[in-house]
Amino acid sequence: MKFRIVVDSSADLFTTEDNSVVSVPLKIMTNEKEYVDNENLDIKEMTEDLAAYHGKSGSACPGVGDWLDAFGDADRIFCITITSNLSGSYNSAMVAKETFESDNPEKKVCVIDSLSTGPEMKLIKEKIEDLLAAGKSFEEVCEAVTGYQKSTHLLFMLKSLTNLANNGRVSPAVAKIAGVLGIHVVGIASTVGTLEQKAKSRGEKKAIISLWNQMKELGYKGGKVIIDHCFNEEAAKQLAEMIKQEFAHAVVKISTTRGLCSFYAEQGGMLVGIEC
Ligand code: X90
Repeated sequence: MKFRIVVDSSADLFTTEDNSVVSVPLKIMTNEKEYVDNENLDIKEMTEDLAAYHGKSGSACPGVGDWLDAFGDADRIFCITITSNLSGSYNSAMVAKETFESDNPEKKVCVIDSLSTGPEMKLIKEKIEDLLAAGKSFEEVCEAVTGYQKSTHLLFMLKSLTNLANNGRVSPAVAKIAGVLGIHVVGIASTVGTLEQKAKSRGEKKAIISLWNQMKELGYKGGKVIIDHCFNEEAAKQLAEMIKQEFAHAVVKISTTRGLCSFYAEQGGMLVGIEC
């Protein structure tokens, strides 16, 4: 029985050599160029191109066929998507699941709407791996994930909301802040998988402290943390330091955003997935 975890590329993960994890790319496009969010994408080049580009830019989620290709020859598939409230990724994964299961009645797909993105998707992926390693069945894991999602959260710190605003992914009130120099927006993924602004801070240090306070307000008590940053390792390290000062044994992993999250979180942005 072949198990596979399939994620869309907003999870900031790569396809593994043995295909036990497969990342399905979203696309970022301008009027001039299309960027496929796979392992070949040069994030630095894309970010610099986009910063210098003043035309229209946007993104596109995977189509049904892309998901079906990724399901491939696996028998049991866990499929994790970016929030269904901001992207069509979940819907196309659900259509792919129906097609796949009716073409292969002995196979099963469990589609998980992360109601989030980036590092919170990574937490879910790692949870699935842990449960499978502990010998849980496909059905047990699929059910346990829903429970696990109640204890995880996503926080963000953004220096610019321009791409989110231009693509209608934030409310007009939040969009208004886009482009105000020096203002950092701190927020969380809401329970319905949208951006919920929690604070506005002038300067990065204050923003990181504010994010840390939000973490504690959500009930953080030393659980696993995954930080994905877009060219802002300094901020990630500062937050990790604050966490470690209060919770010396907390596991904190730092990595970088891939294409989709880099496009929307923009340079200097930071996404934080936490276990409460
Ligand atoms: O289908 C598509 O084209 C993808 C659209 C994605 C839009 C939102 C991406 C957000 C990326 C920004 C901060 C964290 C937001 C968390 C909200 C749940 C990261």
